[in-house]
Amino acid sequence: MAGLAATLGSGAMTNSVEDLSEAEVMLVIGSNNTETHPVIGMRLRNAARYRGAKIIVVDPRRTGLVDDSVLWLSPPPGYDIAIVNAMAHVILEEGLHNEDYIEEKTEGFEEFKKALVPYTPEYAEELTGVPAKDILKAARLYGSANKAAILYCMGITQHSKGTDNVKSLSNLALLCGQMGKRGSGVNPLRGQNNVQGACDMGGLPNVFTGYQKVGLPEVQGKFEKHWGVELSDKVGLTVVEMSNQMMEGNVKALYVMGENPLVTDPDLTHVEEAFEKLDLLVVQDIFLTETARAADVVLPATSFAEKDGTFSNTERRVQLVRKALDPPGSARLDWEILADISTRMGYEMSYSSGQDVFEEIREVTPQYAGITYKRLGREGLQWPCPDEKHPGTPILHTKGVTRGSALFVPIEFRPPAEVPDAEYPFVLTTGRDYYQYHSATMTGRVKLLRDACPESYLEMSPEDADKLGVSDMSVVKVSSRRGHVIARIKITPNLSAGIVFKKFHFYEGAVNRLTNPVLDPTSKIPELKVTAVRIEKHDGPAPEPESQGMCLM
Ligand SMILES: Nc1nc2c(c(=O)[nH]1)N[C@H]1C(S)=C(S)[C@@H](COP(=O)(O)OP(=O)(O)OC[C@H]3O[C@@H](n4cnc5c(=O)[nH]c(N)nc54)[C@H](O)[C@@H]3O)O[C@H]1N2
Ligand SMILES: Nc1nc2c(c(=O)[nH]1)N[C@H]1C(S)=C(S)[C@@H](COP(=O)(O)OP(=O)(O)OC[C@H]3O[C@@H](n4cnc5c(=O)[nH]c(N)nc54)[C@H](O)[C@@H]3O)O[C@H]1N2
Ligand SMILES: [Mo]
Repeated sequence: MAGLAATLGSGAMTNSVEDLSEAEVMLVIGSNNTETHPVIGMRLRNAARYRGAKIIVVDPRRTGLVDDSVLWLSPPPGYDIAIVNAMAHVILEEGLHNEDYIEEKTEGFEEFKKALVPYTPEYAEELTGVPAKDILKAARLYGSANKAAILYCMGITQHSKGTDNVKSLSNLALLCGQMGKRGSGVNPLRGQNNVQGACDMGGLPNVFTGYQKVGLPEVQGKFEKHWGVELSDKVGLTVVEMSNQMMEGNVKALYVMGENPLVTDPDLTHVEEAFEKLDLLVVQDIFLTETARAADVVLPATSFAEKDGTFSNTERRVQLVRKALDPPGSARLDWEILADISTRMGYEMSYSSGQDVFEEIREVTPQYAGITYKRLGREGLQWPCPDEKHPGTPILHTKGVTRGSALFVPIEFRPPAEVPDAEYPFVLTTGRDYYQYHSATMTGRVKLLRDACPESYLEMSPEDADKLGVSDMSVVKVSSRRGHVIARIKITPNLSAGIVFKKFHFYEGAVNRLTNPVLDPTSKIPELKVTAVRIEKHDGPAPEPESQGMCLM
């Protein structure tokens, strides 16, 4: 379940969920957390309602949290850098920056300052349409708070310049010394229950466990000694790179475990073609997904409720999961399947239990060394936890940041890879719904959730609907440079003219037929949040959600 979010690398929350709600000001940017992280979302709402915390939301859509915010900035998708740089510009101009922190803890301030000169709020308004006075207000709120936290999610990272987006937020926090204390920091909300754990375990192309880099002689040596084999020192491929290489014939076999790329990867038609070129496709999943249906071999695995193990959550907290049910039919534990395949391929793996695997994790992963099943108890422990006496680490970077001195990086605004033009005049952004989870393999089988979110509409503003002459439930054809889908319209006041939104949860009318696979050069995340599209009325029916393989209950 590494998913695309895994390409975020070692990005982890600097702070804990619990201390975040102490912030006086929270900048929530590209995160629809009342739907996607509802426990955190509720804490933010409570902080606003009962403690007077001031929330600033930056999102092209009017998300649920806007109701509890003091300010909502609504730039088009892909324009955050203009806003964040302009906030930094104002903070500097008004002397709201933290000189002591900058002096003691940071590097590169002068260059950063120089790069900010052009980013007046008026210039940012020109680029984004967000009123300069709102940017000024946001800057003053963030800049004058004692404790101010930044929370971001996929609205920031799923861009061809996602890394720059994150760096611009980090600049803003450094400028105000909002790091290394309670209620501050730059906090990415991790997506899946265990995406943090998957990354910690080296479920990334360039690292072993604990972010120990592939290719470093001391790291290679350590793992070769531990496992008693020679290991490749080549960095592997990320998800989108894999389908590109499959297309070229350079990747011939693929083993997919807990992912459903034939729904969730961008430019789906290209991905389907790439999958057809494979000699061997193995899928290990708990359901017969769209990807599993295309496989040569399907290995039925067990769900979270049917096994013991650990998950590491968004605040680096390692927690025990305990088996509650027996697995159905021939389903087996994920680690057992892997160990058996490894043994049959000539390298014997003879773990006796999940706990046995965890003991090896501790041995080779410094951050996990002090964590034992016994210590985890009910609450779990937050890594780094280097030895068995160590209490765990709720907040990172309290003694300055890891590189000793935090670096300001000048970031220039660049528009997204696709901007609207005469042929494709709308900007499509994609995302999630409260009631469905990704490709709906699990949530789609629950009648209650299916009733609450039965299909993926094309959501648009009343202005655009008027202009196109469509109304609620009208059927349209949505086309991008890569393909088209048919969808029903849902009119919503939460979007501005020119911007449309579609959820990616369903295979029927899959929005990823449209999305742009262009990658961020560093994180290799595709630009799932910005696609230029054309919308036309369509005479035929809208696609009905398929019920094949879905056992509704
Ligand atoms: N119910 C539910 N919860 C989930 C999931 C799920 O599928 N269903 N998935 C989980 C996973 S793996 C993840 S990664 C998280 C994702 O959690 P989120 O990132 O919160 O979810 P998204 O809907 O992808 O996008 C968040 C917001 O980004 C906004 N946005 C789009 N483009 C931009 C932009 O350019 N700038 C800004 N500032 N905002 C933009 C969108 O309008 C949207 O409101 O959710 C997790 N939680
Ligand atoms: N257009 C668009 N596309 C997107 C995104 C977007 O915002 N917009 N978001 C992207 C993001 S952030 C993510 S994380 C991805 C998610 O993309 P995927 O990870 O491909 O989506 P899921 O549907 O969560 O697939 C997880 C699979 O794991 C299976 N599974 C569950 N538990 C287990 C288990 O214990 N063992 C095994 N072996 N299998 C299990 C489920 O049945 C399911 O088939 O989608 C990405 N795609
Ligand atoms: Mo994700």
